[in-house]
Amino acid sequence: MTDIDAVKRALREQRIETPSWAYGNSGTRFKVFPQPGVPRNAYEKLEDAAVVHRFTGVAPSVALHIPWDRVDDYADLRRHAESLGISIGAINPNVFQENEYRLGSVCNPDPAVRRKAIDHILECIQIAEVTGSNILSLWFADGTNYPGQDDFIARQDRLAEALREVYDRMPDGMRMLLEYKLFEPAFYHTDIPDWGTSYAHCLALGERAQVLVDTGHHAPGTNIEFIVAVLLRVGRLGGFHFNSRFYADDDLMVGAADPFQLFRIMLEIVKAGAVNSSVAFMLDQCHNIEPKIPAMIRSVLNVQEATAKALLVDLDALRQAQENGDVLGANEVLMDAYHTDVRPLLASLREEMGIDPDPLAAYRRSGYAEKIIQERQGGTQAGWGA
Ligand code: PSV
Ligand code: MN
Repeated sequence: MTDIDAVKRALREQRIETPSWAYGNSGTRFKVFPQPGVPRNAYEKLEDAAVVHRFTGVAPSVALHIPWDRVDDYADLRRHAESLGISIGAINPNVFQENEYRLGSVCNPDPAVRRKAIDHILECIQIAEVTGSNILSLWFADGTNYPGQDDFIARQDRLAEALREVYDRMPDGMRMLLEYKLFEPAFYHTDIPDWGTSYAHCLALGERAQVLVDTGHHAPGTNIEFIVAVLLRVGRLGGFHFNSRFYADDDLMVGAADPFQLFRIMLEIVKAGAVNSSVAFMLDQCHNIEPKIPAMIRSVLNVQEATAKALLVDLDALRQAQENGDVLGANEVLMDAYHTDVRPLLASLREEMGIDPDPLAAYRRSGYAEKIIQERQGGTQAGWGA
């Protein structure tokens, strides 16, 4: 039997972080389609993120990407966030968009380039301290394109050395989340291709280094929920970058391509009692052709719906069926929950929270989209490389 009040409580307390870069213009290597009303700077990105929180009630923090979100005064940016009722979340150092990084950042054969990358990450620790963030989120575009281009192990050693320096400089209470990616922009090998490599580095570093699972960073068919379960078991699941993929790192709205996968992932979270834990539920996606703010609201709702369904799984019945070797029965318990329409439950929860039961409709009615199109004239729109 499921306790509906407990389900609602867990959903009410769940936190989903949105990424600043999703509010700016984005695209593919073929074309970036600009949209009217897009933020011109980090301050305006926070304003859009605050709107997503206002209508969903569960997205009170925003991840920053530096230097995309560089400002003169980070304490002032923090105050701006707080005045909007939100906070600054994970700080993501960007060590992939400068000319020096052609052969990598912290794995680069040139010590001067490695120094530059490490110094940037150390600067991001300071930014995190000033903005009140306790997550340093690392992804490296490092890798090679051709066999023989560089030495795997030499690169691993450089990586370990860089991570050690960074880890030792993190203040108490800060966590390092280490993201892996199987491919792109390097295609022969990447230096942190999988959760195992990330985990090995985290283990060597210490307890505050944890693995970040970006759902778009796996080979097709990978059982991501197994990875999630294994990392939870050893206390090293730091968080997620949620998005959807049809082919590769598509960065589409989470829950769009495969809502069932998202449910299966959330079920492992529920089983580990980690819905309201230090596991960071962050979105990492870009809205290339759809309007950004409602797409972000949709994404938050998709995570909530998957979580609600996972919370509805009758875990006692599931365990019973598993212990009895009842293959069909166990599967049925899962599918029963998955097929439940949780929208009425979430609508009633939102009413209890004092927000509109239909966040997307409320956003459309609010006039915010028209307002930013009107007000954000001139200047340079934020976007990739900006
Ligand atoms: C890389 O594909 C990635 O997932 C990393 O998290 C980056 O920080 C982000 O995308 C940039 O969009
Ligand atoms: Mn990511």
